[in-house]
Amino acid sequence: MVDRAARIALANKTVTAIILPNDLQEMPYQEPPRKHGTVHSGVGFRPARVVPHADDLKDAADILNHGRKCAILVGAGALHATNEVIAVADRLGAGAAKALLGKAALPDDLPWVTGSIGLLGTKPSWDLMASCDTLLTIGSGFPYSEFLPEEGQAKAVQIDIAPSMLSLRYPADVGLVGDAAETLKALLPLLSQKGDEWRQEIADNVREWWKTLEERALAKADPVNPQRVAWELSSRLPDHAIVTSDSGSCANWYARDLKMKRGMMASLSGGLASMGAAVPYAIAAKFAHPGRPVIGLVGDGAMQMNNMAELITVAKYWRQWSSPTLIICVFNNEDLNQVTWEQRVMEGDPKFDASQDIPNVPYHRFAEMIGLKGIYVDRPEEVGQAWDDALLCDRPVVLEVKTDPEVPPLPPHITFEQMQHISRALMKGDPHESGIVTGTLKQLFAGWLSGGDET
Ligand SMILES: Cc1cc2nc3c(=O)[nH]c(=O)nc-3n(C[C@H](O)[C@H](O)[C@H](O)COP(=O)(O)OP(=O)(O)OC[C@H]3O[C@@H](n4cnc5c(N)ncnc54)[C@H](O)[C@@H]3O)c2cc1C
Ligand SMILES: Cc1ncc(C[n+]2csc(CCOP(=O)(O)OP(=O)(O)O)c2C)c(N)n1
Ligand SMILES: [Mg+2]
Repeated sequence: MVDRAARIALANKTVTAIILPNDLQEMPYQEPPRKHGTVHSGVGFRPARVVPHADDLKDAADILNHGRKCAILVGAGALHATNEVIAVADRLGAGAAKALLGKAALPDDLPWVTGSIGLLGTKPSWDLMASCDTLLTIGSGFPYSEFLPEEGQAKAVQIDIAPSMLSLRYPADVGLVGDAAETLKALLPLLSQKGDEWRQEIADNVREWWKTLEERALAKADPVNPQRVAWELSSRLPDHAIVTSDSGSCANWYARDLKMKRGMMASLSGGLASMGAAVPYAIAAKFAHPGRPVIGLVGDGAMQMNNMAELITVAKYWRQWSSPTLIICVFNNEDLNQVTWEQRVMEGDPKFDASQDIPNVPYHRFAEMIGLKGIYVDRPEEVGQAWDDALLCDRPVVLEVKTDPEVPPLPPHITFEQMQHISRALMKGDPHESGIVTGTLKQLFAGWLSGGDET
């Protein structure tokens, strides 16, 4: 049973549960007899090399060679295939967007990488998908189809190790069952070199977008703009850092503002989007890679839910890790902010304090109480220095930042309906209206109000 569980876990990259009856654990071991129905085990696991058939690769190459504006969507299935994705993208003159669990699949310093996609995504990713004529999806189950090209707009090739994932989110003209790295290697010689006109357009968009993000991050807020917390971290991220995020509004800043470098790792609770993952994930990262710096981004609601208790686990084990660098950054906004904004934007409901407000807890002092370092910041100009101090600290750190809940964690483009909902929420008398109206909402809507992005 143990052998099968380990084999299934390795082969399917999945959690496997083994349930052992109590009395079985106390029985003496016996070799299984040589008879019908007995369970045996053996040593070793050699994964298969999974590559599509030559004819299918050729059909895929025909589509990719025929397109003029190729968009790539990479996901977690391509995390081990960075070099292969870059080689194919260069050959096709393509731009590439990243599904959130594939954030570390491509570094963000490549000019044709448009960053995240979706509600937490970037405008260049939106533009890439809206104007491409060919879509190559590599190892992604990205669920928000409305951010992909319209059906019929793009010819599509999809590579996935799981046949069940093919054509799930967008109809693929050719679906290839295969490992991302192996399949791209086999595909590359069949692809013809494209010019870089389309790529220039993408790169211009990307360059503009990073400027926009900087402006948004440095915009005034009361007291600290949460986007600035991620922005200041981004330029300071050590090589090989591992970043985790919780499921609150910090997931937006994690998705958009953090620039991945080659060799970094990053994750959050993807499919379930459950709160409470950031500190447990960070601890897991430290056990798997004790020498690497690990940084977790967490909302105060998620801290109160379970992540504070998980700090006790950190206090118990951190001395065993060869590098002590583990930073848990808490966005203290006294609000379940992501949902407050979802209710404003999706439902047109003003903030309902009774369900959304949460107590102000001194997270940094809790850290000190259990032997970790606590740093508290409530002035924007101190955020950068606080990251520097935390990164140099000789023990795990809780970096608590007092952030403004009125900075909207909203999509890079806004629909007419969403705009109407927000107006309705404000008209119904949002208790925090003045903060919102004078805040960065104006900045976010600037493009829309001037006739920009309506989708
Ligand atoms: C608050 C919150 C908001 C979110 N908003 C967004 C958002 O705006 N945008 C976004 O992108 N995500 C968002 N997510 C996450 C989202 O729900 C999905 O989990 C995520 O998009 C999936 O990313 P993925 O496609 O990389 O990973 P997965 O869905 O896990 O897909 C990986 C794919 O790779 C395949 N694969 C595995 N190994 C290989 C291999 N060796 N070769 C080839 N294929 C392989 C798998 O079969 C699978 O199909 C959000 C999550 C949270 C918590
Ligand atoms: C277990 C769980 N409960 C509820 C939700 C819905 N939810 C998503 S984000 C969020 C608010 C998170 O608040 P906080 O951690 O303070 O982060 P903020 O959005 O304020 O930055 C809630 C309630 C969820 N994703 N998971
Ligand atoms: Mg909060």
